[in-house]
Amino acid sequence: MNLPPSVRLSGSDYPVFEIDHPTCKARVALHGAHVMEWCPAGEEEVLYLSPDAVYKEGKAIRGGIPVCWPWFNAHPADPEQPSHGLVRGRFWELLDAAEDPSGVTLRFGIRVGIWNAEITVKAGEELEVTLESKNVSEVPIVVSGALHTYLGVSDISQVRIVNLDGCAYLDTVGGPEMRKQKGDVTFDREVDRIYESSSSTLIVDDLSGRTILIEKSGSPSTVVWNPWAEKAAAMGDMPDDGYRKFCCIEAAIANDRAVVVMPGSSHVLSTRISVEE
Ligand code: TA6
Repeated sequence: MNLPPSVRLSGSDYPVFEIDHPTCKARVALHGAHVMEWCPAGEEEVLYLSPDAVYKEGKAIRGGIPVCWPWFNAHPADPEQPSHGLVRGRFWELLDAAEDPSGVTLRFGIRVGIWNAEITVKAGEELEVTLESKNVSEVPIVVSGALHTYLGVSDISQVRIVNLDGCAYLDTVGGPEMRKQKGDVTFDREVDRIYESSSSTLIVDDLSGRTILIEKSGSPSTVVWNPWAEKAAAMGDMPDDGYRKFCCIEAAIANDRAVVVMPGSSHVLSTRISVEE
């Protein structure tokens, strides 16, 4: 396929689309249809990508935006199935690539058995990632998942997440236990929470003076995750202090919020990320 002038393909065994457009620079791997980096013009990089990430078929890239699908976390019934679904460790197919003055659009597709999905990445002044679950089978399918976005921060202990105040959440550290958010979310230990929220959130990073807006649709759950020191140290693909540099805010469909997609229908989950002035 001919790529538009602002997109270059690097690597042959592990292809990466390198975007250099007047509105942004970005890198998107064919493996996982995975946005690795996105830097709008005149800004610092917005996503966190682990310097120790592993680029190998079957292994999810640590950082950027892993696509967890068609289920989130453990498979609801079969513990033998991989966590976070079937597609973050596989090569997708590039279906379309285009650009216009507002940015570059890449569309990817994948099919694994009855599971069929498309990812559309629009990289410009904003970054929009859309996951369409398409039911091409004869029976209803049940879908959950997440756009597991790693957002870069100056120091995790200095940031706060705004707009989850009052939301119920499942705290999966220790418990699991249902709780209610009081005020902004801040970090001084491991955080792994599934919020019942379909609203936008903001990361306010006072140290860098930057605020990032995370909008979403088709998502009844917002997952907030930081592994903190002990769990980060146990990960082979992240530096020991890597946890200080990111916070995951995930447009998700989690636990009992899984959606039923009827034959011939689809469900669309999307997230849009922008840097606030
Ligand atoms: O989305 C949060 C979470 O499910 C955490 O429980 C944590 O384990 C994380 O995802 C990362 O999972 P991974 O399989 O990429 O190591």
